[in-house]
Amino acid sequence: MRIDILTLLPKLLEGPFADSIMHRAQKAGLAEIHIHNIRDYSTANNKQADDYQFGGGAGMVMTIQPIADCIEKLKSERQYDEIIYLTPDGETLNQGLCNQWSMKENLLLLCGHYKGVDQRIRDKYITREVSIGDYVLSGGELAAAVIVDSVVRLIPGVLNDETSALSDSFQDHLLAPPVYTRPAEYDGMKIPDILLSGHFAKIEEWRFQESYQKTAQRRPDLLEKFNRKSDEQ
Ligand code: 6GU
Repeated sequence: MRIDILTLLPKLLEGPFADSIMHRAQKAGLAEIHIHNIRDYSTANNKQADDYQFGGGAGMVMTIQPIADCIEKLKSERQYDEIIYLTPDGETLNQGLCNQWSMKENLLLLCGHYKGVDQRIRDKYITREVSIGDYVLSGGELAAAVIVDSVVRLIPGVLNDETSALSDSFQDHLLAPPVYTRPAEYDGMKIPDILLSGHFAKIEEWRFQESYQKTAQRRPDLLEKFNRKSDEQ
């Protein structure tokens, strides 16, 4: 998979993909992440990429020209499955979208900043508008990093243990159960006996019960989805 990210602040995206799973995925050739500085595409002599908004009001708007030129260049080189604009007024990201995108060839992510991009960029190029939750970030860069991480880890071959993504919270609408590692007792705190029983079926049943209770307590909305899915099966 190839992911192109367009941003005014490329430095914000240097860190997140340089380590751990994202780094491994790129080294193994399973994901290619290209970061483009929108300012580099500006034809203005001061490389300007934003301007005051028509109609007045505080905050700058990202101008059309550098973004359009960058997108046109990339589109002339390959076909994009989705051109995603990161914005707090987009649809909320969820695991289903991440699963879908993990099977795509080429994704383009456009990070909004200030008051966002000129509406005409959205009208002409954007196929999907996505937010990562109901709170406001200074820009779309951290949201882009969240999307790339959550999508790339799902690409087959990226995770060591192929089954481990399956037991993530949200994958089946249940939150993940508690986990423990050595030592079995720390400062008087013991792990649940069942985990030392060696009885795998009972351990799985215990994990399911823990997941179910935690979901009922913290996310009744998810539990409804889970119960509906169970009914269908
Ligand atoms: Cl995608 N962008 C910004 N600026 N704020 C956000 C967001 C995106 N998602 C949640 N908050």
